[in-house]
Amino acid sequence: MIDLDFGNEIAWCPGCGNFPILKALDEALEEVAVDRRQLVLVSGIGQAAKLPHYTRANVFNGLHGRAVPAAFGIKLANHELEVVIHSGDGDMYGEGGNHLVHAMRRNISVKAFVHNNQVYGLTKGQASPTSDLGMVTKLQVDGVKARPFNPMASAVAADCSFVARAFAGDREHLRQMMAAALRCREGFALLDILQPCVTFNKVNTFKWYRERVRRIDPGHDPYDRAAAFALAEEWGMTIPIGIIYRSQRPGYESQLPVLAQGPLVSQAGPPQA
Ligand SMILES: Cc1ncc(C[n+]2csc(CCOP(=O)(O)OP(=O)(O)O)c2C)c(N)n1
Ligand code: SF4
Repeated sequence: MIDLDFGNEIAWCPGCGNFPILKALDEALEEVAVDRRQLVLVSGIGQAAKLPHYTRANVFNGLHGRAVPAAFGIKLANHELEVVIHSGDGDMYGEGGNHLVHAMRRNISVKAFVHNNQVYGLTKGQASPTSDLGMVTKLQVDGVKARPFNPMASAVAADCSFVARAFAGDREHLRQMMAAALRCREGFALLDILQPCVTFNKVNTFKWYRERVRRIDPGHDPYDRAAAFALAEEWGMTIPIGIIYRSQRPGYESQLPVLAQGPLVSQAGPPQA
């Protein structure tokens, strides 16, 4: 058993979808036997981005939208570390969207677990890049006019190594998806986690998701790109959860000859003048 209560007061609302995500992460880390001394949790700003404060690991909590470049820097400095991002849909798909696109394109061997509550929770419920069309908020009083960003289709298009979706209300499945991502040794792993915000999103509730999510048919071949695109496009009365896509592309850092001699942190630097 992992001790989750080590003194930090948890600042999430009672019933928030972040709680089962935190629990599932601890279970998945235990299942895959990740050495926490070798684990770095990286986040930006937001409610989801507070998660690293509530568990035992090395932590880098950076600026809003800047989790990906920080994670990339950590991985390049010491590619023997397990680097896992935990941040929200606003942080990762909005503010940090440009960084995400290039991390997927480069296929950096970092995991990104995105808590997707379809709003900006910390700043009180404005629409985020994944808010559905027509969603009314205190800021978008006439409803959202922009088509939502589709993280799964974008990740398939970028041919990154691991693309999956899970739901905070199905913790057993979420743990399985986290464990599968953690076992992915090469390349970028994007796990989009549907995470109800019980305070500011009264539309996409636990009930709303439960009525729609369905586990992907075990017969789905994640290496079939066309089939993966079709699943990634599904969002409506059914929302598929599970592994949508996998590729066997090498991770970015495995192509850097300098890293073949060992992690940069343990290599001697250039001679001093
Ligand atoms: C450069 C910058 N712009 C805006 C903000 C304000 N801000 C803080 S958190 C946040 C949104 C967080 O939303 P999300 O990533 O979806 O996380 P959640 O709180 O929903 O978990 C915003 C806009 C900021 N801190 N820095
Ligand atoms: S505002 Fe929403 S996302 Fe933030 S802690 Fe409360 S329920 Fe969770």
